[in-house]
Amino acid sequence: MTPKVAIIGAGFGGLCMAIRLERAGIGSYTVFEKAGDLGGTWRDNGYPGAGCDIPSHLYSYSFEKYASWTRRYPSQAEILGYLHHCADKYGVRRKIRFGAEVTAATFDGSQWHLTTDGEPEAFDVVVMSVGQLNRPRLPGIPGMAEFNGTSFHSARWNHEHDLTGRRVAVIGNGSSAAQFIPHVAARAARLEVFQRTPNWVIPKPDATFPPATRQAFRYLPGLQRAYREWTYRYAENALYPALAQGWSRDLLKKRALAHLHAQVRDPRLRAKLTPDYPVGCKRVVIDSAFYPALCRPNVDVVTDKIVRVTPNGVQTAESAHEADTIIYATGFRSTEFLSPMRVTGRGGRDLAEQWADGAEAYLGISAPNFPNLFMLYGPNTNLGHNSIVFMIECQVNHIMACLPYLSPGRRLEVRPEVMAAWRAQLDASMARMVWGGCQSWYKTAEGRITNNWPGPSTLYRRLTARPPRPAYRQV
Ligand code: N01
Repeated sequence: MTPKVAIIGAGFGGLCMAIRLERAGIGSYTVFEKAGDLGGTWRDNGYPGAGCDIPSHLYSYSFEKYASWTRRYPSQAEILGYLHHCADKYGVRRKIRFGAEVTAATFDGSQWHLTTDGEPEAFDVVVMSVGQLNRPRLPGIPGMAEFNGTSFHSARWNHEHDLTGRRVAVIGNGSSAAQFIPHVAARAARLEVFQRTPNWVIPKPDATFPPATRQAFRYLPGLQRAYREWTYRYAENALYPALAQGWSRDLLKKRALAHLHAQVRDPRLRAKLTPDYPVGCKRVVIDSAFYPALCRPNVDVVTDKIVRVTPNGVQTAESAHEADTIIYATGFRSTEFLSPMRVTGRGGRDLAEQWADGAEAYLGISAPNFPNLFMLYGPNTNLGHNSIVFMIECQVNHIMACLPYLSPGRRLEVRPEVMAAWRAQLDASMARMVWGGCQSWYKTAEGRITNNWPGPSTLYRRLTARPPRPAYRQV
């Protein structure tokens, strides 16, 4: 008998899990999706200019290569289209329950019970696939509620609000802001970008694929495979070392500085935009249109500390900045994994309490005391240099390898000593990485890096390919 599986979330991870189950002939699964549509982060982040800075052929499932990509780096609309295509092609859409937010998952010693606003339901296996960047983080700046104009977060873009001719304030300058700022700058009468910390920026060599190239991708699957492999190797061999080794970081820094110098002529602006922390410490912004937008005459980069939001705009330590619109590009509650869902495991263990010092899971997938519960894109599985889809597929492979041990009535749980050894291994590897040298969404307020994988993704693939035993035990 096959286990009854609940998948929570219908983004890249949840869909991948559902497709793999479907392909394995395991139809006893349900996907719970709190929103009215699939797509996860690529449904939510519909801001102008939204797209991916990982090449399209690499930002795809290995089992579903796609000849329809129109450009090297996919737009949000294309990625969402790809996910819809996959859901339909593999017949998983009918298994998605939309508008079904799971608020609690409780283990009763034998099965998991999921709470939604309907009847509680029991499952043998739960796969959490809610993402790391799913909950927007609004900053706690005093006075935000008093603003008289229109304000919204970048991941909840207000498409009804026309920015033409407006005075716009953008707070934050990470990857999201870098992508929408060129579009906003082209419409707004005036744009002020409030930058707390500058980012390292490298160019994005984007281009459309000419029709002949697309045809070649369509009819020569080997070409698509080779291109995907090449882009993967490039990220692994050229970008990953910069996150760990000084000489390689120096090269990346040189490249970023050359980009800054080529695109920003004004030395005062250039000085404002030059970071003083190691490159790669925060997620490097990959974009070629961001700096030119900041150089426009209607755009200003404000680096004074924000004191409060007023009814008319933003007050800094130095001056008042009037605005009609405030866009918060202030990131996500990235270290609050699975929150606000309440997850209660064996013996009444509360997952949030177990993770009080920071989320952790063996391979980023399994946590002690939580049998038959797996995570996709869980703790310490984010990459600063390569495709998350690759990581998700490794995780799904691992869960698929666990499934034969999980027929109804059988439960697997990672051994506590394996988890402790994993933690020690992560800590040792983390010490070699660049992320300690600044504050970022990769770490908790206390400085523990809970989000990133501190190794090459090839190593992660090897580790997740190990058989589940002896790391797991039956409980
Ligand atoms: O969010 P962020 P994001 N006052 O957390 C600032 C992925 N992504 O949405 O650096 C003033 O990076 C904060 O300042 P500081 C990608 O992995 C991928 O842009 O903390 N400022 C920072 O500038 C990315 O890394 C793609 O000093 C405040 C900004 O807000 C991740 O999503 C595209 C503040 C937050 O930046 C998140 O990117 C887009 C305050 N109180 C995004 N609080 C791809 O192409 C925060 N800030 C794959």
